[in-house]
Amino acid sequence: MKLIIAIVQNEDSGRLIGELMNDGYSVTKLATTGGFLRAGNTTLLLGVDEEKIEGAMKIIEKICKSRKQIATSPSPMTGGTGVYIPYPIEVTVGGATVFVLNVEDFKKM
Ligand code: 2BA
Repeated sequence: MKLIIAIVQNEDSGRLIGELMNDGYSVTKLATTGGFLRAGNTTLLLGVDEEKIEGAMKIIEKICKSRKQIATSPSPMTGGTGVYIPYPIEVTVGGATVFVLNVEDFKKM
């Protein structure tokens, strides 16, 4: 068995969970926050048998779209004042960031 950890955008999470569950996957949803944007995102945990990993990946790839977001970053240009001025930068937030881990043991009690 493997554990898929998928970090996705909140906008895609409802549809993604729906499709995964329709295909028989068990899903746990966690409300998470990205360290860079400090904005909410969604982390899904899926415990899956090896042969079902590809199916899950296909669904994640189909649903999760990359989008551009504006973030503020402190400017290195202090102008001699020693003050950092925030300025907007555009980042492309990926469709999904996915980790696949080996599961040593799996029990339901
Ligand atoms: P955030 O950390 O809020 O990052 C949002 C987006 O900002 C990233 O999209 C990336 O395009 C950009 N970004 C992140 N760190 C950056 C930096 N140091 N400089 C410039 N741009 C930067 P994604 O790469 O698609 O990541 C989306 C979310 O997935 C991340 O939200 C984070 O919550 C998670 N994530 C991505 N890679 C990860 C990793 N290696 N480990 C744990 N979580 C990760």
